[in-house]
Amino acid sequence: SVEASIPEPQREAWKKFTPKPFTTKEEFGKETVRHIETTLARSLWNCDEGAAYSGTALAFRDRLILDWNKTQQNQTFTDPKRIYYLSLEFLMGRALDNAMLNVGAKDIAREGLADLGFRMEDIIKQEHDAALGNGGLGRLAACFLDSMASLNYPAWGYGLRYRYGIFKQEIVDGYQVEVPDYWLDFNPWEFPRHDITVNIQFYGSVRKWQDEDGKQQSAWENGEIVQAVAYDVPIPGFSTSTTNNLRLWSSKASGGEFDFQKFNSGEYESSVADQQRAETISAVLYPNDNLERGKELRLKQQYFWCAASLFDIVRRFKKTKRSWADFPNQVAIQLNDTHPTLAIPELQRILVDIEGLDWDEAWSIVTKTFGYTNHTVLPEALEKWSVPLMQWLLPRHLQIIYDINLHFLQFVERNFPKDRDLLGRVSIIEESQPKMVRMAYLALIGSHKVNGVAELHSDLIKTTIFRDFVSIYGPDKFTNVTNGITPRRWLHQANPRLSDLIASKLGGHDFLKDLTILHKLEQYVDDKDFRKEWQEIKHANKVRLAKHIKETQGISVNPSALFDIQVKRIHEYKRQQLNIFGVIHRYLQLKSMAPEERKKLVPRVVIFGGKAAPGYWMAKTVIHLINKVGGVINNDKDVGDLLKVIFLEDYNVSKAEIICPASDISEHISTAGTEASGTSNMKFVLNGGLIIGTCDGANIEITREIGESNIFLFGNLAEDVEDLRHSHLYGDYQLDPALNKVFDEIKKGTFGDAGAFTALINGIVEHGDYYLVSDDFASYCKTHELIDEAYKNQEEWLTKSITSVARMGFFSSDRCIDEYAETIWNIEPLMPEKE
Ligand code: B1H
Ligand code: IMP
Repeated sequence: SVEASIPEPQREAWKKFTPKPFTTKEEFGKETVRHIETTLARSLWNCDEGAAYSGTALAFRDRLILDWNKTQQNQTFTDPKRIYYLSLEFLMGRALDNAMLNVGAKDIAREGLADLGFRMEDIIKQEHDAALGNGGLGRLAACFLDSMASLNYPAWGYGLRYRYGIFKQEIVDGYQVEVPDYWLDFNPWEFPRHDITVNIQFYGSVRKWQDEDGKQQSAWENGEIVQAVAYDVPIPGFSTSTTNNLRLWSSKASGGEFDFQKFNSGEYESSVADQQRAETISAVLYPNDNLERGKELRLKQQYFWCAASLFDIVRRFKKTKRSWADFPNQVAIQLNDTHPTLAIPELQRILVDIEGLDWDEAWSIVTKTFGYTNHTVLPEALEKWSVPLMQWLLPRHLQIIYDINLHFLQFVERNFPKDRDLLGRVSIIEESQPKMVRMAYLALIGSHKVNGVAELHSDLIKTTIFRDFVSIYGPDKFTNVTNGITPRRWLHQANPRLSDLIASKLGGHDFLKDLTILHKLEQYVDDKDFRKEWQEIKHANKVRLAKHIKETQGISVNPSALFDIQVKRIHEYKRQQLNIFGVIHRYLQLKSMAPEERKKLVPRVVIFGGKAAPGYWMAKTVIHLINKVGGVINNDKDVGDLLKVIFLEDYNVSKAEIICPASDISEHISTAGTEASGTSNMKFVLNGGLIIGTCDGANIEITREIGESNIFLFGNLAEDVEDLRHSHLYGDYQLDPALNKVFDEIKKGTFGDAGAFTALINGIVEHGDYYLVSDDFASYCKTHELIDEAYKNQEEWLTKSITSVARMGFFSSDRCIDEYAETIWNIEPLMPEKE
């Protein structure tokens, strides 16, 4: 056991002095006050909610650390195969509530805080979101960490410790304004590890020579060195003491000899400037979702993080003195999209240049170690790096990539000798001007499995971007793992009343660890009291959101109206423009009705939220239009409560926790074939909301699970998109007449300066309507009419809501992680040691 690893003479003392976790509200209160008084140097007379939050967080942090230590010791001692999840984004949100619930001590803390004069809800709100991600991809990584810990997998996350996470969004005169998000002022959830550092090289040159055996050797030398410092974030599992580690790297000037020389020669300023430059690497998260821009600093971030992580992983492996052939039996590395692809040539470099393995032996280890998850087929998001840039920044890696490519192309040529075009199509190097490295191809070639994130998406990658590779490797290299979400945060934490109601019927909260148990809820679909309470909870959640809207936007909305919500990154392919055009259409219809007729309408609140990439002009125009339309409709006396349009500022994880439980309908309306999966669709349905959606991403599997009658599908299918696009450009193109009326209204200036929206309209009218807004408009509007009708029958609506939740078991990220573990990682849980 672990204990035996502590030397005998000290064992008793350690045992005696090891702090014990608090178990009562008194012990919790004592710990919290001690932290407030001594760690924070505050006391009762100046303890505000901020200080109370800090004290509470520190008390919980202590608890997590005790479990974290034990988990890490157990892992070190047992030395099982570990999974390393490499992601440039971890969109964690707040940590305190999650820690309290996962540890199972929230009630104790609530009582303890009450004794000190504080309300839990107010304390939780003090925490700043950890927003180290853009959207779905980053939040998926966060849900995966929660599941891996909850299922006791020996797992590590590796990422970057950005000083600035995703920007804070402010809306000024209807326009998005970006404000830097400096979030590290007080962050009790991270542990600086100044003893765990790695020197990372950039630039420099490659020296080649032959050793005594005549073997070709390479060394990468004379580069600039930047230091990576580890910051560890404990990740508690739910209802288990397993507490895993998220290791985030921060960049720092190396402070070696080089800098000393500068100091001594009087170049103080330039040496400080060097330091600043080094620290720039981990300074800021790139705020682009599904968009790649080829900036040098981004490539530096990627290499810095990959190299530091691999050094750490290899160091840990080497401690056990196993043979290199054992590496893939001990280490699985999952690449979250192509952003960490440089880990592949980096591991090859370590094995060949530093550890002295033969190329083939090393390459066999590399390909057995890596798995690659693809998250998008959008061409603008597929990463390519220019060869000259890579030559300059990472000269040795470029050589290795060329060698990988050479071996690969020789293999292809042997197997497909007659197909000359094939080589050019599948080459890692694109023969453009300048030449480009295609990262997705490198990731695929260097991995043993490639997966998509929903069934349709996994099929699509096989017929589009990776088509040739299916012929080359066969279909077995490709697989699907449909995304999931953690029910702990997205049900239990975000919607505690619903979680407790479900628990009251299912005999406890076990469903939070095995979400398929939810199916038993269907038995209660006709239970009167249960239904009543279900409906009351939805209403209360809408009241909570209405309150938030009032506080933040100053607009009153009627909580009994139908809440129609679309919150996600603003992107043309996600089609917020379709939604707002639909809203204008509804408004025009409403205005044309007689007052008597209007009374029959179902009142609606249409809520938008989401950030646009700062340089994405079209997305910003959509935000502007939504705000302008809201300004007109919300102040139109003819409309009153019948229609309200809200743009919620600064959508983030903690706001999503208020928003998701409050929807009647949410919108997942991407052009078919463009949204790889989507995960907010799962969050809304799990909280009893219905959805309107296209046949895209995980919507399709949600439909299969909950039943077609419980979802509002509309629009063209993925298989028809290409032909439609072609016909827009080369056929005779007919704009939808109702949409045309909407455009006329915008052009009249009803929503302010019409010129501001010309490009948005012209993209549809003149430039081929790439996202099929016009093609889907009629069926979209028609489906919203069906929704209005359906909502009038509240009893049937409620049945749909309950039935859907009961059938959502499949979409837990626990299921998803078990699939990865079994089919890609080949790892097993490591149960915590008993006390
Ligand atoms: C997703 C991204 C993404 N797919 C590039 N791709 C980025 C691509 O900074 N970049 O360069 C950032 C993000 N994000 C999303 O992943 C998909 O669009 C969703 O459909 C999917 O649910 C999510 C998780 O798989
Ligand atoms: P690493 O795998 O060496 O990076 O160790 C991960 C963490 O596990 C360290 O930060 C330590 O807290 C813990 N750890 C590693 N080795 C031992 C050990 O031999 N005994 C106890 N804890 C260890």
